[in-house]
Amino acid sequence: MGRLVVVSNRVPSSKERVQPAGGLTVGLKDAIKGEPSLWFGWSGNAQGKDDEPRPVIEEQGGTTYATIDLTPAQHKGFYQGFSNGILWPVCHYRLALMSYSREELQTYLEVNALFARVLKPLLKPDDVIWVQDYQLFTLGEALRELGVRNRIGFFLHIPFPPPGLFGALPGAEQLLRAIGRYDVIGMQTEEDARNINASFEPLGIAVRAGVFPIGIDPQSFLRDAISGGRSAQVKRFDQAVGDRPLIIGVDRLDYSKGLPERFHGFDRLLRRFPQHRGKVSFLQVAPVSRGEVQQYRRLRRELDELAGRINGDWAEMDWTPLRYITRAVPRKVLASVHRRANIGLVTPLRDGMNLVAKEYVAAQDPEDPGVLVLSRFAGAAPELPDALLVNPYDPDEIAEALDQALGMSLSERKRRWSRMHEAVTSTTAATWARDFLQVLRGAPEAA
Ligand code: GDG
Repeated sequence: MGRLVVVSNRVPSSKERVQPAGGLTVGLKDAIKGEPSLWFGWSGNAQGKDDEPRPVIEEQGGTTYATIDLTPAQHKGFYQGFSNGILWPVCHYRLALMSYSREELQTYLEVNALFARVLKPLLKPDDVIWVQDYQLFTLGEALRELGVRNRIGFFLHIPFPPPGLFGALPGAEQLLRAIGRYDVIGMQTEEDARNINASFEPLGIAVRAGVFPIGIDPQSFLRDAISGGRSAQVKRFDQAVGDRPLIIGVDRLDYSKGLPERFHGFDRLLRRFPQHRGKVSFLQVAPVSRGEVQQYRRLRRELDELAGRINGDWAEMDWTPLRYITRAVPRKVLASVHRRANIGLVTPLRDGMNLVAKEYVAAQDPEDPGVLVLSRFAGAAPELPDALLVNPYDPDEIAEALDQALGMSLSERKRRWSRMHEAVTSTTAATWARDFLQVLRGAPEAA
């Protein structure tokens, strides 16, 4: 069997390789374990020089890592600009947040072509190549144009919007034709696959996207949830909250995650259901992300103001309704707070999958599980119909679901949780990678 070659925009740092943080790294780490593999991408350094970069090659844990630096202009146009300022909002159904620039599309195409040029000499004839995510829509085509004939697969971690919406993006057709050059295309949900396939159809693109939902490593998250409870930080937190009910939210500070609407929902809970005042508290962890993009700075200001107002309106001398943290919290601490929390509140306006929902389920105590309140627009929703599903745009619906969850009987909580747990343990990071690679390895070779 040939090597597995993974390509992602960011290659995990040497620390992340040992202790993978997100679902992508966990799933891929599992996939590359025990077989010869190469992982190629950007180093994370945006101070590169203008001449053609030479990859830095490192071996770690049986895998070869090859990385290049980007120049400040490439980082700005390709990563901040076209990927995060244009493709991210469009794929999350937010056309109005896109700030289109033709120059940034150009830089995007150039960086994808650069990735292809640097990767090509590292390839062996029987390698299979697995490209990750929206930053690299056109990498497969660029490789083909250089004569690479290996099998090349592509997985999209974020949603794919309906044809009319994606079609409004200038350059959409060019991107779709490039995506159509991959041998296997994987999406998170049926809805995403339907959307991209419907975009392919009028262009006569023959390849069809399949569905490969990503998951977590539930055993390892549960271990962290149990062992994390021994840390001093968690003990202090337990003391502060006491035995009062706790709601937890964990998201990168991103406008796709529905944070203002969620804060309004919590405010509405306290307004409409006075029995919860002075009792329930809501911990929102939202590490700042993409702070250099204007839309993200604006969102942060909005949340600062909302959090201040909610606490000002409802706090008591001895009770803080909302705890809001914009720094990252250590994984074990997060996992054990998930286990302690009575409600996991996950209300993105759109999300490819949302691993936090699965992590919340994995962390629960089977004898006294909490309730997941989940957006119907998260990719995880079709897999978790036993969550309380809400429309995240409606703060009243969020408030009603929170009230229902706070009053739910132990037997109903157990019944809902055990079905969700079944889903989270049967579709994992490992099954995601295994299933995708099985299809990719079975695909016919490029003509
Ligand atoms: C993209 C798609 C898709 C968050 N804050 C902290 C922290 N996290 C961890 C969570 C979770 C991960 O980051 C976030 O994953 P999500 O899936 O929720 O969301 P995105 O980052 O937007 O990921 C998404 C995913 O790709 C995989 O395909 O599910 O839809 O948007 O693991 O726990 N971890 C730590 N401290 C924090 O403060 N340690």
